[in-house]
Amino acid sequence: QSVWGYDRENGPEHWHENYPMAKGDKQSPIEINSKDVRHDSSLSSWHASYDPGAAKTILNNGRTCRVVFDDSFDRSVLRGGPLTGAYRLRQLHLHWGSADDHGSEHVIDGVKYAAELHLVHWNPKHGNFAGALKQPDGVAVVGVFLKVGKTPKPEMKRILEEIDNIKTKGKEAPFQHFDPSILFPKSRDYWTYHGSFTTPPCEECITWILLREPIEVSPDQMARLRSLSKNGENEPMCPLVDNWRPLQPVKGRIVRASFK
Ligand code: BO1
Ligand code: ZN
Repeated sequence: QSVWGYDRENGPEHWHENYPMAKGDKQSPIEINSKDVRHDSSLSSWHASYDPGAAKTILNNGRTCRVVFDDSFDRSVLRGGPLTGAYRLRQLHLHWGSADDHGSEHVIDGVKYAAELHLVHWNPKHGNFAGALKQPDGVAVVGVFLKVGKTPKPEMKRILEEIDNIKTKGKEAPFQHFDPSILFPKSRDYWTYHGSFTTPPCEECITWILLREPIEVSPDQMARLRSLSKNGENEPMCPLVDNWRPLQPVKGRIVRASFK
């Protein structure tokens, strides 16, 4: 086993061999069970204020499709909800399945969505992203679930139309003037809990903010996402699908809800 991935020989069951934190007490993702969730009336609403000019590039790293943002100052920030202070947007990426009935990392009352969008922010009081990873309040990720229905999400077009330009591992393309808040659902309702990165080294520094309302994408839009490859150019074709980590033990953590 050389580098981590999602295959049998390098997948989630192996990660702890090189990254012992993967067996920690606050790992992600988890299942959210409505009956175990605690409504917290002190949880305020969250606000994203994103600068479209902060978007830089889109890339395929062989494990996901990622959009990178300029985070050299407080340009695109997330505030409120369970957070103290402003967190800077660094990147967004997705996790998805090989079929519509799985692909999300978090599971809601037994429901696996077709995909999960992650908007990754870090706390600038820790200096830089690497410093934030070492702190319990270092990172905040907003998770948006994608379900497949009849109606395409037109706001997903920008990302999906770039996919042909980043088909294979290592490909990168300019991706400018994009405000990712257009991808949010109507409702601001969320669940929150403290957990980890869902990829190695699985540091336990994430305040998860999971949006209750999924967004809907069309079968054609999901097919486009699944048309990415995890192989490099001129290598045998291998579809990039099922890049999700399975559920981790809750270990007594409490999930709070902003809504009743
Ligand atoms: S996720 O939202 O938990 N799925 C997630 C996973 C990985 C990253 C961000 C969010 N980013 C990676 C960076 C690496 C860095 C690593 C630290 O986090 O791309 O450069 O070393 O765990
Ligand atoms: Zn993720």
